[in-house]
Amino acid sequence: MRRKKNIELPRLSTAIFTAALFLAPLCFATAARATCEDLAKFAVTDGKITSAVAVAQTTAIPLSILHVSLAAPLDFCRVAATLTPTADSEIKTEVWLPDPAKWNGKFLGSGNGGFGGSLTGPAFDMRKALAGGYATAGNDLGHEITSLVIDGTWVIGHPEKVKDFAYRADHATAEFAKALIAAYYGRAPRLSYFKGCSNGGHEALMEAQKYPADYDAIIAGAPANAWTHGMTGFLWNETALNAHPQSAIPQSKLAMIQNAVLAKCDALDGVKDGIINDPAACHFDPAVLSCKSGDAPDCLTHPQLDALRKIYDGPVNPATGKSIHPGFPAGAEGIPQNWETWIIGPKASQGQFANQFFGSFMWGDAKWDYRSFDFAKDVDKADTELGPIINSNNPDLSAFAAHGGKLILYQGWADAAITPWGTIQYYQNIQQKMGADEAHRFVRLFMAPGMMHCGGGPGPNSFDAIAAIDQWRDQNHAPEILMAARYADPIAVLTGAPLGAPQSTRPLCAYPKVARWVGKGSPDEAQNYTCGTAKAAKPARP
Ligand SMILES: [Ca+2]
Repeated sequence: MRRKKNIELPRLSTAIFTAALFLAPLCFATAARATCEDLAKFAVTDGKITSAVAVAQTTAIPLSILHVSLAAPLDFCRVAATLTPTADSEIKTEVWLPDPAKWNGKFLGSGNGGFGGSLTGPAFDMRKALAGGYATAGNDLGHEITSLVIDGTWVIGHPEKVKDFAYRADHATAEFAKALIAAYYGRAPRLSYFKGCSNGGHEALMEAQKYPADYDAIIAGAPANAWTHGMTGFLWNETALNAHPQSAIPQSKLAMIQNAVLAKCDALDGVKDGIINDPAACHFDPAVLSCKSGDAPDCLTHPQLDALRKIYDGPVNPATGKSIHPGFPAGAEGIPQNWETWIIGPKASQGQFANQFFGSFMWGDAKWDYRSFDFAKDVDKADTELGPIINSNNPDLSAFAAHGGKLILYQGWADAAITPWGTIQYYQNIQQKMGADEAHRFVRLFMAPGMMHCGGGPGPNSFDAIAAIDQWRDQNHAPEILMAARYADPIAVLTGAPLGAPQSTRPLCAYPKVARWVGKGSPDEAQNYTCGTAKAAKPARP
């Protein structure tokens, strides 16, 4: 018996919607499932379907912002919708549904990055999830961009769009995707996961904190979950490097700085490989780089040293002397496209994000001058006005844990955007709030030595967190390591292009354990490492 084509979905009041999800298997038990084309008529309250198209395996899926395409890993139904939970909302969402024979019965929500603005951010993990048989969804966080210029002016005069960006777009997408899945397959997903990195990590933790029933397990990479303080850190670095004309650290000195750090700390882990396995054990004093007289390529002037110290130490309230947010570890300064992209220079992404965040989100002024920021007062203003909306740093995950939720946090030690100390701090806050034993029951943190922001870098930086969280949630097998590899082509890691053999492999150990070379065999092979206690363990700073 075929279902009638005009699929009636209940109005999305939460209660009715939830009931519909539970009833869906009953309703569809004896009915044929909807076809992909049927889904074009799927009735969405607070939104509308804009297309539903069957996509054949190997077809190129173009990405609107980057000039790359993803190859469809299998036949699937591509559904696009615009969700409008408020009159000022315009959330562009896509749900990708593998052919029923290939569906694994599960759903994966994929997070965005930066200020969002297109489906390009979520699409990489959506492709990966699809290849594994997941139904998957992502959205643009409620506004559209046409270039990669860092721009936050779209929030000016649009307070509802701030909320869409901060939490509502992902929650609406989760509800919409689950309803669509029920209509297409005749049953709700058995398990639902979320994965995101950077702002996607913020989204992941927002879901765990604000909508703990949306997902059964969550992966949060390099989470931008402390927006107000993280952006203060960005602004702090921008301010330090522009304190006066001599403060700027030239890009040409970054490798020199990193080499000095490596000379002191690389071999502490037993392997001189350019990677500091445990930066907590590295105590580098940049004073060793001080120029004896004047300026030279192999030293730092006093104003440059001051700026570097501030980047390492992080923002401090000048009135109280208290730390506002951790700084960045030493040892990753000279990695190509790392500090030079994020921290140093007039176009560095940290400064651009901070200027847009405080200018547009807080003051509603596209021409706001970062030099007017008062580190003694304006952080409180941000915490009061924006923190409750946009931060997802609440360490109380009890509702998520009670729902059976599992959480994998991961973080690159060489990240120049989200400070690794901040992610460790959030993990420790969960332990403090919930107790270390309870936290260990459902949270793991994996620190990746030599990994930059969400990937790339000299360390092994490619690992299958989706498989790990699935084994944990579905088979109760808690991950103690993530097996990581480094491939020559970091773009292929994202797009699913052929990778070839890895250049190196290494276990990422559940924090606070660190991978230690056993003393024989190739340091590029994971089998020659064990997870052990850090030799010089110390609390994360500050
Ligand atoms: Ca090393």
